Amino acid sequence: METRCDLSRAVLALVLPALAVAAPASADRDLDPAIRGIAVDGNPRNGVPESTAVDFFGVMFRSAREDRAFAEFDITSQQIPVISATFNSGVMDWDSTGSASMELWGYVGDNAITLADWSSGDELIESFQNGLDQPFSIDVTDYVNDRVAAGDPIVGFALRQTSSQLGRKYWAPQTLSIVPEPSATALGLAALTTLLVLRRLRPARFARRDR
Ligand SMILES: [Ca+2]
Ligand SMILES: [Ca+2]
Repeated sequence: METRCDLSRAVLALVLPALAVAAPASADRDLDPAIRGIAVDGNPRNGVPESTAVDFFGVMFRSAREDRAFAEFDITSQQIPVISATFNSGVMDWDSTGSASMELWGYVGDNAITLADWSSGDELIESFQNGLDQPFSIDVTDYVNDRVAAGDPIVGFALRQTSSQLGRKYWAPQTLSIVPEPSATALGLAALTTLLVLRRLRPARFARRDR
């Protein structure tokens, strides 16, 4: 019995560090946008945008002008499904008070802010009311996993304001926080390591089976 306990302890002592190396705990990744910007419909406001600008992120909904904001993230390093993904936006420094109705749409990005981004949202992720001086975070897990599954390298998020609040806000930081799943490769390596250690510690038993 004592020998078996010693053997178990020896196995754990060898296997646990191997597991720790092969299957590291999930960690958050905060991605900055690969590119972000706005498209402007205002000359005249007729549902057709006339211009774009990069390095801004803000929305506007006035009788004579609407701005929509876009942030596109490079997820080429994210080849496996995520446990969670959250789109975060900082305070947008509005020139009005109160709250506004907004929508966050997901779309397939192309690492460029173009007029085509105006209507490129292919999935409404969330409609929400937000205080104009409040940051917000929105769960985008399902949409990011759809993009990962499709092999799309860039995931885009479009923010639209849908109520007639005077808005004007730029410069707010955006991030995409990702918690990746442990990779199947890492888990497979851990399993293989365990098998090899057991085989090494119990050669006689394996040898009999091999005959
Ligand atoms: Ca227009
Ligand atoms: Ca784009």
